[in-house]
Amino acid sequence: MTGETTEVDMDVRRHLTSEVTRTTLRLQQTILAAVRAYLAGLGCTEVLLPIVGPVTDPGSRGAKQVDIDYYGHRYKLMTSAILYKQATLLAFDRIFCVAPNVRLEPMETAGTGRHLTEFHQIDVELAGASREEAMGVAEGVVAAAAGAVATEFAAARPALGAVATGGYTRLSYRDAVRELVALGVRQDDGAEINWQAEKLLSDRFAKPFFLVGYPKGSRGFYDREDQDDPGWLRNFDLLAGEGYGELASGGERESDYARVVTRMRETGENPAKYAWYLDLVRTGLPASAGFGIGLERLTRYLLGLPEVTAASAFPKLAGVVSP
Ligand code: ASN
Repeated sequence: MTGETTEVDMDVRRHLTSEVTRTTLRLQQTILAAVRAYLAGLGCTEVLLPIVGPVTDPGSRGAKQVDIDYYGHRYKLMTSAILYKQATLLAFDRIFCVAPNVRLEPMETAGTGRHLTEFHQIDVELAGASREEAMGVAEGVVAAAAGAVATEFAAARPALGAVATGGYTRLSYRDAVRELVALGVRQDDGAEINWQAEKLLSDRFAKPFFLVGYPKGSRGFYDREDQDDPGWLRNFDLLAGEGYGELASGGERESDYARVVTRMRETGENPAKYAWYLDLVRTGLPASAGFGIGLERLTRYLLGLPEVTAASAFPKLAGVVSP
């Protein structure tokens, strides 16, 4: 190797040659293989989904989207695969993908150890499934990944044994809010739980746990409103234990055309922009439930790493210019 090194070059070199990065990326392969085997065993077909499109998931919690010029049309980089996941159920009843997502997170997330602006999601969608079935599969994904890491990695941390056995607690959003208020957090009932509060909750659990039933205003138009409990969604988050915070979001999907349009309007989205998706909803998409798990976050959690950056070969943090 010849030539002069720049500061960026040195950072890339140091990162890619470090033992932590190399061990982490090798075990990420183990995690992916275990997750693929588990999902294939449930009859899920792996699909490769678009990375650009006229619209993308608007429900990504304060993160900005990236626009690109697509032959004179304003297109987006995917913030999640949600719209394409639902559409792909026209081909197969159970699908998953491992897809890159780009979210311009707020600058203050650069130091959290858990936010990347470019990351991958293991995204699953199951036709005809309920929230509870989707939660069972999400638990199975994390348990399978934990079991594989525990087997493969001699230095695996003891906590993985319990993660691999499943049986994750379910806590309602409303109980979580009560618990946060009791801890002295200013948490409004009806608002999103921010990452700082998620961390506090997550600190109180030794294993992953579910938060169930978020308020309508907090999530995208695609999570189905509970008809028996208006204002509340049939959705969930899966949080890691030990303070590692959120790993996954998911839920049942709204498949009624009029309700989807209403929810879009309520959340400030212009239905005209979603023409391709709304045409499919109008002419019929299967009812479904699904979820997406952040691969780098899952890797970080299972290996007990302080920084999510170790779980990416080329990590990007909010506001940091990097290759
Ligand atoms: N992938 C998530 C889901 O399936 C959505 C998201 O990433 N916001 O619900």
